[in-house]
Amino acid sequence: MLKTRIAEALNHQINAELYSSCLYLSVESYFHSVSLSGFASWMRVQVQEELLHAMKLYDFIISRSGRALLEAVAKPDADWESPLAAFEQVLRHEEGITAKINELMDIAAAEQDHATKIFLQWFVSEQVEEESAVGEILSKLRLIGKDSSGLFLLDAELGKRVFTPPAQQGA
Ligand code: OFO
Repeated sequence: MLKTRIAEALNHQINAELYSSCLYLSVESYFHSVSLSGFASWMRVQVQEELLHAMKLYDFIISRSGRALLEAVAKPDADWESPLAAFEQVLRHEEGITAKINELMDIAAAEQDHATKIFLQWFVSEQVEEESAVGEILSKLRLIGKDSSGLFLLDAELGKRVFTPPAQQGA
């Protein structure tokens, strides 16, 4: 059985992950509006991953005989002045999510909830990957600057990303 403090913190994290998926769906829509279909496709995969993160938390709460309680999801931004500005926000957002996961881990440690600590370990590793992937795209966008041919090459590269369903991830 989950302690109340842990259950509340995990439920807040479900909301944070659902907001991530909502924000990234909005970023995807922005990329469609500026004809960057590869960037949009990359974001769609990210949306699917964020929904997976939310469902992992949801399923964990249920498996510990807790109650998954949903909260309202905040409205995301809708427009950015450039792909660079959009990815800068994505990185800031991921850094914020990393901080939340770390706080969750601290709460699980303080409550001596070892099962939750082990569960959260997956999220700790996932955040390292997410920040790294977004940071790499951001670096490329900074190198590209205003060179539209570079932007189109990156668009083609990002369009190759595919979502790997959980069974194939071993998640
Ligand atoms: Fe982007 O890792 Fe979940 O929120």
